[in-house]
Amino acid sequence: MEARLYVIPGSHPAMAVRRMLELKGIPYKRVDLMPVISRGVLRALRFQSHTVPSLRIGGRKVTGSREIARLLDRIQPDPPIFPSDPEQRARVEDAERWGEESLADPVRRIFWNATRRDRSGMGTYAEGAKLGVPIGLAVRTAAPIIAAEIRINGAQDDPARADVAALPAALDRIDAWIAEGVLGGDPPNAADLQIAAGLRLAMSLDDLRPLIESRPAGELAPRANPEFAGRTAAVLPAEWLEPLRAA
Ligand SMILES: N[C@@H](CCC(=O)N[C@@H](CS)C(=O)NCC(=O)O)C(=O)O
Repeated sequence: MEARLYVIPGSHPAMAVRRMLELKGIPYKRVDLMPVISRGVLRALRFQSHTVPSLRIGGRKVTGSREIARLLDRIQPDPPIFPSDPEQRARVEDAERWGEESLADPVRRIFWNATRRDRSGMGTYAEGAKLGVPIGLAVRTAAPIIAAEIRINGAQDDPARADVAALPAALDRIDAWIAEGVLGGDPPNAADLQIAAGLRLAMSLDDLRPLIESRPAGELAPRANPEFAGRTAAVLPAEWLEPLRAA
């Protein structure tokens, strides 16, 4: 069965799906796309939605990390990424949904806000990617792409600052799920993969890594998603980080 995964370097939900495919032993070809331009490419390829991750597999076209997780579990049930027990499955699905809405989205906003302040680290996320243009050139000409991502994601200062302030509570929640056994099993489940990818992107920011790495969440993230390239220097205003220090 031929599989082709469309990604943007550094995209955390795309990294979650890469890990799902690896864990399930499904061979695939990765297609690296530039942010924003990705939308036109996926539209031209007739995907119904135009974000990454998007996957073409066995003649089907699916977009979205959670949708892809369910499809992959049907196509290749072993190892499962959702528990078979309905109650446990419901808990994993709740955590997975939270990971998308309350972790991945805020971390994406913080990332683009930080990248607008200093884009020198952008190329580090594209390690091993084939974008069709030299990485240095892509970074030097990225200002319009960054501006578009700020707009698309609502990553202006006020929401990004609120996202930073909400992080300690989000980390408490993840640590509690680990303590309860909803997260942290081996092999990882769909919620581990969704949440670990969001944490890995957060941990690629020098401003946020110290808050996360010493906690159970910080231990889970590299275990569930070991290969996540990229680093952004500390650039967020000191007053944004005060709630983190207080926590
Ligand atoms: N909630 C979606 C996230 C989709 C999403 O926003 N992907 C971003 C990359 S992380 C994207 O495609 N951005 C391209 C763009 O906005 O132009 C999922 O989990 O798949």
